[in-house]
Amino acid sequence: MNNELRLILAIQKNGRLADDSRVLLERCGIDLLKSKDQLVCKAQNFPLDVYFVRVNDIPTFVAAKVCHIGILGQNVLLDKQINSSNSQLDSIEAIMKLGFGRCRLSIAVPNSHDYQGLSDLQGKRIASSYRGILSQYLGKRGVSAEIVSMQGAVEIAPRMGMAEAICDLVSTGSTLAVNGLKEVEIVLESQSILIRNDTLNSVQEELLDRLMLRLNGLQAAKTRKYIMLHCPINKLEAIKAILPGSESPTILALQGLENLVAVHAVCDEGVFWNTMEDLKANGASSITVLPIEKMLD
Ligand code: PRT
Repeated sequence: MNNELRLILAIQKNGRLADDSRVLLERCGIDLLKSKDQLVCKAQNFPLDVYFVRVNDIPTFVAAKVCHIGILGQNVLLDKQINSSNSQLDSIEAIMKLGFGRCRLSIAVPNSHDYQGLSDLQGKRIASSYRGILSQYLGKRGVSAEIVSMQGAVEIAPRMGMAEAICDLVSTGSTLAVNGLKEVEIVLESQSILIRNDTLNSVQEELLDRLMLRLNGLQAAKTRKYIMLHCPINKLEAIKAILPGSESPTILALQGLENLVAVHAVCDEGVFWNTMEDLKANGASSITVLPIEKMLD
């Protein structure tokens, strides 16, 4: 098939973002062949080709127009943009936050360090794989420190006497704890994002719009719930006021029950146990809360 009529997406082949990226495509109704060793895959039911690559190469592929769009962590895009002299990287646009791969790039020091603030790092050595982001962060705050570049196992640098602090990605914090370190500054909050370049033709723009519509539908569904309940007619206004974020619920008659109606509503905010208790206290019964799989407004 003509490549001009297809969209090309780069996702991580193996690693922390790989499974979530594939699942996201599946949930958008896009069927990919499942082989783990494949480097390129044509979607079966959407004009989309998927390249499986290392996450650190995704900005370069998108900037070089080898791929039109990509899924990666904000930390990786920012790091590439700061470190590289390739001006094409600056034309990459982050178009959607995807909500997985959440982490923070943080500075950590040994537990024994009585940390008082950033000035403690003045003149010290900080081990990191994120030289660019870290030096920009320190520079903006007037801290001059030596950055010791390491590509992995950054956490052991203080124990080896190579640095007094580290700057690395943290999600649960257990790696820091195991290595006797404590998080003292958050340099960057990161999560997975969808990025694009500026060379899509009109067909590809339309395909990207369709993909984004599906992604938005999934995100909208994630934050909403479908709630069904029975309610005495004279309590309807009170019940509607309690339903979180629901503007116009559907009201249905119940056969053989003249004083009761069924209320169905899509609620914006989480429906918590205390909301359900409020509803019950105001006369609602048979309260059922259901997850929503997809939504198109
Ligand atoms: O090989 P490739 O280039 O594809 O990827 P990679 O090996 O560089 O990346 P990978 O799979 O390790 O991470 C991919 C992306 O996941 C990162 O760029 C981040 O955007 C995101 N991410 C989310 C993380 C973490 N959480 C994370 N915790 N990346 C790395 N870590 C590491 C961190 O470096 C540290 O070693 O996990 C350890 C800390 O974890 P906790 O849970 O103990 O705090």
